[in-house]
Amino acid sequence: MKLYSVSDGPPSLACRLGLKALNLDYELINVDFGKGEHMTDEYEKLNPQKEIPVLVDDDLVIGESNAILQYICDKYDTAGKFYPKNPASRAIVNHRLCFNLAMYYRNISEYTLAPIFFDYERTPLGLKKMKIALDVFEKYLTQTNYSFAAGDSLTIADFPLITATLCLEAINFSLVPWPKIDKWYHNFKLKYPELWEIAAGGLKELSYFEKNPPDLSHMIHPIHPIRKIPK
Ligand SMILES: N[C@@H](CCC(=O)N[C@@H](CS)C(=O)NCC(=O)O)C(=O)O
Repeated sequence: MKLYSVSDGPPSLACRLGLKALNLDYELINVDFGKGEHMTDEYEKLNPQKEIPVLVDDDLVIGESNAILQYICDKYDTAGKFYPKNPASRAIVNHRLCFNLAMYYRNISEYTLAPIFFDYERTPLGLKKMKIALDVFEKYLTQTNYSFAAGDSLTIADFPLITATLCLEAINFSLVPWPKIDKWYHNFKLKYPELWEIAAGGLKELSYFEKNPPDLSHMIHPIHPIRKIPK
């Protein structure tokens, strides 16, 4: 198995957490975002979305971190430890994965990461959307009283939610107003140091870039405005 991954990318890090939790052997292929390695014709064959990560397992070539996490569990987590087989428990995991993709990571990354790498500002509207997403996750954790994102044990739902949340730590955004999220995040770090170590590598890079925004002025991006003058 091969994982094409970017070292500070939350979706890539989430897949690496899943592969590590399942103790799977794989080849980690680093894709250099700054050099635009994901925008080449060769990479487009792996992922027409030109996004990182991509997993290759025999004939399967698949992008989208949630699909990767679901696949590795369906194939290798036959007991359903990290992706329960019971339909109701599995539905909660699927829900949290969708919530992260559609709302939580989406709004967090737009506020935290986009202005680090591209020519975007942190706006009051962006902050408002991000706080709403945090309020919603706080509510899920409060209503269920689960110690993890989708139950009382670690599942694949925790991985992308953790790697989204670390973007907040990278910009020193306090989680104190969201005590359940704060507790869940710190509990993960304490209980799973060998997993956290992987996430912490990405956090370290993002924290560095927050203070020293990378110069991507050489890049031609199909969507994002490039900062011509370094911050
Ligand atoms: N929904 C995708 C998102 C992946 C994603 O956004 N990856 C970023 C790197 S962290 C990327 O490849 N962005 C391409 C670009 O901005 O050019 C997933 O979960 O895998």
